[in-house]
Amino acid sequence: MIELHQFAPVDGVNASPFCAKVEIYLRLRRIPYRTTVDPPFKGPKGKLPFIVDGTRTIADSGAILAHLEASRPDPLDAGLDEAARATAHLVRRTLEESLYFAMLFDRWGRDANWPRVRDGFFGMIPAPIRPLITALIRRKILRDLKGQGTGRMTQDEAAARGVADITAVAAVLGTRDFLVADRPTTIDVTLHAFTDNLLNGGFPGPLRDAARSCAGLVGHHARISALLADARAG
Ligand SMILES: N[C@@H](CCC(=O)N[C@@H](CS)C(=O)NCC(=O)O)C(=O)O
Repeated sequence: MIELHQFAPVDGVNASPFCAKVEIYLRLRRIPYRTTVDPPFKGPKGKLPFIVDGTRTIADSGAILAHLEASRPDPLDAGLDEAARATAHLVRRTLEESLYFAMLFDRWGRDANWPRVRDGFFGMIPAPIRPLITALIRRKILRDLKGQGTGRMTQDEAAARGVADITAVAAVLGTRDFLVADRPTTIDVTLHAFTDNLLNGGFPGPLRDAARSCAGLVGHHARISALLADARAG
């Protein structure tokens, strides 16, 4: 059985879009798995998620999905043509390499959202030492965000970029049910991981407002959620 190493859920939401992506994939494909809650430093690349599949340990959500697509029958992306794969690639990069950092900065850098991160994500740390530990983690994340670039913006500038990403992905989806095929493929899994966090992550603000205002994205989220519920029931 696959062992998925990730963070604990926060109010029923997998708060890491990268961990959520792997878990959604496993659930949608009905691949048996169990989860282990670990800190990122336990992972081979110092980040979560990673999986253990038999003798193999694989880090990075993209590498994990590629491994599962290649090692299990009926991969989700089978039969996609070059144009569909290219569109999926561009959408994935927009979500993971751009929108992700706007979301991270919104959560960790916006003072109004900080108590939810501190007490929601780190509720397992005993209250007396939680402020100290989480302040250190916050400092590291904000330093990383400065290095990446988003952390050098104002909150409004970063949010505007995130809103533009959300709007662009919604435009690519248009009125279709799924992004690049008439059935869910891996890019729909990735999109759901992000929209679940935007819509249900509990962080009010421009990013959530933008996602809520895109009827196509809300419909897509509901569609994948229904498939996941079916998979769970079946
Ligand atoms: N490219 C990686 C990104 C994983 C990633 O950034 N994980 C974050 C959580 S969302 C993490 O572990 N951060 C801990 C840290 O940076 O110290 C993937 O797709 O898995």
